[in-house]
Amino acid sequence: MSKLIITAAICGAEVTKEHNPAVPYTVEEIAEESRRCFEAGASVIHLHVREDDGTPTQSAERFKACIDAIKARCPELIIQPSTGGAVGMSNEERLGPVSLIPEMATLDCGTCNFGGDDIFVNTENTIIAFAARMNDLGIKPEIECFDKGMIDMALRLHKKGHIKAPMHFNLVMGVNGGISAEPRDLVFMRGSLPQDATFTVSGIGKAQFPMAALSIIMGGHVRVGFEDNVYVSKGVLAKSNAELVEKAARLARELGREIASPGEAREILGL
Ligand code: KMH
Ligand code: ZN
Repeated sequence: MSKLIITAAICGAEVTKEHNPAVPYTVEEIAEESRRCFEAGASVIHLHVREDDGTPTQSAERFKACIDAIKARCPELIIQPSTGGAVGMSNEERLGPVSLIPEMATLDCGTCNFGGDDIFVNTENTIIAFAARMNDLGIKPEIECFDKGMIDMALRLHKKGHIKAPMHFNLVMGVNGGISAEPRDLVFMRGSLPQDATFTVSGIGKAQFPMAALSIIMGGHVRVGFEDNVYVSKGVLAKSNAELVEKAARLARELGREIASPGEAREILGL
């Protein structure tokens, strides 16, 4: 089994300091949080950025400021900007950070409910357009799948030449509107991936660590962080994303899986 890539999704677009005061907003907070996650074992930062007041933004300038500040502290980290942004943003807005030509970026492969009246919209044409932009710029997509149908969409687009192999997936388990986060769900999702694909697993809320443990055992990789979950254990808010990374790394070691450095993660992901 390969070494384990731990991705830290440090702030997302929806979680706020009201959920957990340690959610980073400013450039300094995002850079320091990334450094702490790196020191705890993360090799990839899944990056959303905010204005200082916490408003989500896909501004290339703000991404550049955050990426520069992260790289000044941890030059080797893999930075994976989001092209999902926040619910309701236009496609052009969402593509903001792609102009910086990061090594990776997310490619959301379907539309789903996102709680309340929110819908996260990704039509087939949107996915094709985002994939084309990433292909042109040599950016490796992390294919975000919130449900089984999104894997099927990615496979169809791969057959039509829009997404290149080997594909790397993020199986997001437990979104309110997506697939649930039972072990049988992850077995089903994983069993639907091509043999040569790599995958990471993001369990939402209380599913974060059960899904992480299962992915570690199944040969997948793991994403943790405030974007998906703000608690380190039942009712206990994590003091930093790094606490969540530390817990994932501890689980991996207990289960006999070594942690990948950013260089090793690049090899595994073919970056
Ligand atoms: N904030 C969600 C609406 C991604 O990063 O690509 C979308 C999201 C997915 O977080
Ligand atoms: Zn995200």
